[in-house]
Amino acid sequence: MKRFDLIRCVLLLLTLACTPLMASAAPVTLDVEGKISRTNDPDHTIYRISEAELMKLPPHTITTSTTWTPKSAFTGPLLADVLRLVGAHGDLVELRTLDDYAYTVSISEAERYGAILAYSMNGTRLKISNFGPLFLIYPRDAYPQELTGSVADAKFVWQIKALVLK
Ligand SMILES: Nc1nc2c(c(=O)[nH]1)N[C@H]1C(S)=C(S)[C@@H](COP(=O)(O)O)O[C@H]1N2
Ligand SMILES: [Mo]
Repeated sequence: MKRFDLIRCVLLLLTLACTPLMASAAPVTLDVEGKISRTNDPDHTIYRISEAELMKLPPHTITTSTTWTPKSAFTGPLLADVLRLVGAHGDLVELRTLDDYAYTVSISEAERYGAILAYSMNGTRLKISNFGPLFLIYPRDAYPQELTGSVADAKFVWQIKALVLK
């Protein structure tokens, strides 16, 4: 076999091996750093919330439309409960995403709306290709005036991988 063919063959096998992973629900791990009082890494800088820990928090459901999705039931823990888990003591939280978007929201505002870190929509886990693994959802339909438009849209952050308390 020519060297070129061999490389092509290896690439094809790699693609096939990875496809089921990409198609399945994204495993959820959420790294939290900044102004937190609990850490679980050797350097004591980050608390990595495992999927099991996230699933142990009380699930809350917000039924709402968003700019990108028709009226749906989103389920996940309250952002407030996630922040309590890591002993957060900042006023702001920066949300970092797999597509390298970063947006900072007010914690008191998110808590006032009961915002959730949704891991499922209509009972199905969010895939990375579908706003997963975590999508910050506010009850937009209940507060259409305040939560519609481009300023509000920026707060609906998807593909969340990390939080930074400020
Ligand atoms: N993961 C992720 N979430 C995001 C963004 C992004 O680039 N990545 N953009 C935000 C901003 S600034 C707005 S206005 C809307 C943009 O949505 P659109 O790309 O559909 O216009 O989503 C918000 N959530
Ligand atoms: Mo935006």
